[in-house]
Amino acid sequence: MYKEAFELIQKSNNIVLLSHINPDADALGSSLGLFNILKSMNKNISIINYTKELARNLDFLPNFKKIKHELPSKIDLIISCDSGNIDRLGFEISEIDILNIDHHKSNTNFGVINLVEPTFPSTTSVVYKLLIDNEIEISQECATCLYTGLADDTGFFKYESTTANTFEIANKLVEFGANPHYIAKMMTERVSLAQLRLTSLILNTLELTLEGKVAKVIMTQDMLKQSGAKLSDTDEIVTMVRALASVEVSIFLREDPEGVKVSLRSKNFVDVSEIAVSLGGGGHKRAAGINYKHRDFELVYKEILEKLKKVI
Ligand SMILES: [Mn+2]
Repeated sequence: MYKEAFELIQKSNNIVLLSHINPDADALGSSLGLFNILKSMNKNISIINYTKELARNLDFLPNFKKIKHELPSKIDLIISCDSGNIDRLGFEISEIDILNIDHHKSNTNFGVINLVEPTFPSTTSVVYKLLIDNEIEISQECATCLYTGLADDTGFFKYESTTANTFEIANKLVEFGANPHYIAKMMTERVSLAQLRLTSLILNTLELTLEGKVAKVIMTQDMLKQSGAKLSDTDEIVTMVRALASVEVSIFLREDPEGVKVSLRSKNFVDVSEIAVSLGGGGHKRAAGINYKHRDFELVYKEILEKLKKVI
């Protein structure tokens, strides 16, 4: 299938690389990683994301500035990276071939070819396999992008998804030129004052329930305005809250212009992907999310808590 996937890329001329809305390091790392390889082939390649306000800490990824936000008129092939379903891409897409590259357990296999590997620690490691299996040389630019997605999705090699194979891929990517210290520094040590202030406002809303096993924090649009931070500045909060000793599941409810965005994280045994899928979202065992189209925080929290009570 990895050979077939590459043949599909080779025979397409107008290729669009897409990743999910509110893209994280793995979404942009996998699509930019491919962009940095495919741009040297004689093709019309564009890299697009629906979200205009991209996370600031990802701006060091090679060719980050090439990311645009509107689909071109002529497309032969869409390569979807790190998106569990077609709606998460943000655009109305019909009658265009999609190569679906992902590692979400909840992936709906919406492509003509689906390279979906739920046991892989990141989508960038699926892209890595695609390149290696087809004997494509990995450039330093590409290695930087792929390593960044791998490091971020494993919590910098901390999560259960981190295996010997993870380090094997990381090792190869470092040999191809990725710089772990530089990447870690760019990713985690450039927090803005506004971001720190917003974090403090959000942490002030912390509530514990079910004997301290569930932690909830919320963010309103007011907090965002008050701090001057960006929506993407909240990406790490739910993981931060999970770190509380008693907590098994952390919940972050964020008021977005479109509704409430829910992020769920678990520590040891709760499969938050199952909870998210049952409420219309998706994700992984330890990290999942749901997007609600309304802003009733109370109702959203109640729904999630009902589900959690059955498994905690
Ligand atoms: Mn991912």
